[in-house]
Amino acid sequence: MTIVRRMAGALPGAALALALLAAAPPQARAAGPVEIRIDNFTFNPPVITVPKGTAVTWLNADDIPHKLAGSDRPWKSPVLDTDQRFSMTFAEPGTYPYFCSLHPHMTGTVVVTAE
Ligand SMILES: [Cu+2]
Repeated sequence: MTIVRRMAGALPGAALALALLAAAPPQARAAGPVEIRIDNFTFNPPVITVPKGTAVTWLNADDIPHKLAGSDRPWKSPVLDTDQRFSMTFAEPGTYPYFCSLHPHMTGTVVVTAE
């Protein structure tokens, strides 16, 4: 649990942060290249934690197109048709929420850690 280890240094809010973390959606952490599957209008996994420098790939496994866009930072993918992939490397640590600009109710988050 890298997230927990990282948050242990944030003293006063650590307990609250851990409580919030416990209530958060399940996360997946991967050491190598990772793939987020778009299926049935959902991103799976919806929240993923990766070390900086990791290439994250989205695969559109739906029968309709999707198009990714950052919620608070200016990045976007081309329109992804069925079975098409889009990859992006996250060089800086941070939290990167994103959504599908064709179906804005579809949301996901990439959490990039410093190591
Ligand atoms: Cu979509």
